[in-house]
Amino acid sequence: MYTLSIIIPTYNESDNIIKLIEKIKENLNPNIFTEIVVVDDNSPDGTGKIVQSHIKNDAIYTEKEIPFGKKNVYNIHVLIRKEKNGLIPAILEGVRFSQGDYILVMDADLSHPPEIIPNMVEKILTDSNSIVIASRYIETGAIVGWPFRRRIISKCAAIIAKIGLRVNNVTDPMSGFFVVPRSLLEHLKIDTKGYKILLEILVKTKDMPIHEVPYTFTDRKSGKSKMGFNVIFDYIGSVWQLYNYGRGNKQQKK
Ligand SMILES: Nc1nc2c(ncn2[C@@H]2O[C@H](COP(=O)(O)OP(=O)(O)OP(=O)(O)O)[C@@H](O)[C@H]2O)c(=O)[nH]1
Ligand SMILES: [Mg+2]
Repeated sequence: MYTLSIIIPTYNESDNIIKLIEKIKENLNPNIFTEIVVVDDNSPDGTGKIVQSHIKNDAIYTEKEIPFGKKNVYNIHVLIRKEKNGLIPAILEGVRFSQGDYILVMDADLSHPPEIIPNMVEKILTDSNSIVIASRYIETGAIVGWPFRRRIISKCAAIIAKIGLRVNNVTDPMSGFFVVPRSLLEHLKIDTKGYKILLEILVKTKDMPIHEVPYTFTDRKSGKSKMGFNVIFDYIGSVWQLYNYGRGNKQQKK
């Protein structure tokens, strides 16, 4: 049986995280063993501790402390880091800790619906060496609740990625909701400071087949947005870094 690791970075998501975990459990794909890895940056609102006590009380977990991937269909872990130290490093720490054949990354704020995870998993199981992206911008995908300003920032960031970084074959390169094979991440050096790990993966793996699954993004109802000027500056910095990476590769090929 294949195994899937769902990596969920959290910072002050105490109102959302348990609801999300419960929803993921309702939507487990029977064809794959699922492990959830929550990576919390010692949130002042106690998100990490809430997950710790959830794990203690979670019958599925305590009942079946069986070696990973054997008879259980689900498992959950929480890593509590010392302090807030960035989204991409948190995701990478979760990846290093996890054991799944496939890595799914999603936000904790209920913007990403777990209902489509089985669909994403089916796609990657049928094309195991590909990238599956949940997209707001294809077919029936949509965004609900974002003010005009957020839509414009998101669209501009996507256009910069498409034109500047030549990520043309994807409608939603800024998605934070995607699945990749573990081997892909093991062979990549992720080194931008930015917020969007998928963009870096796409720039550095131009030849991978990509599948997109539509979804409706709903703006967070609880907790505070981390989107601010520093996120925008970090984005610009990482685009510049990735642009130079692309140029360096081109010159090497000449
Ligand atoms: N561990 C960790 N998680 C983070 C950090 N920054 C953000 N997150 C989490 O990463 C996910 C995405 O962050 P969001 O704040 O939702 O970012 P966003 O979706 O661009 O913006 P909003 O939905 O408007 O808040 C959420 O689950 C956050 O809790 C961080 O520095 N460390
Ligand atoms: Mg969010």
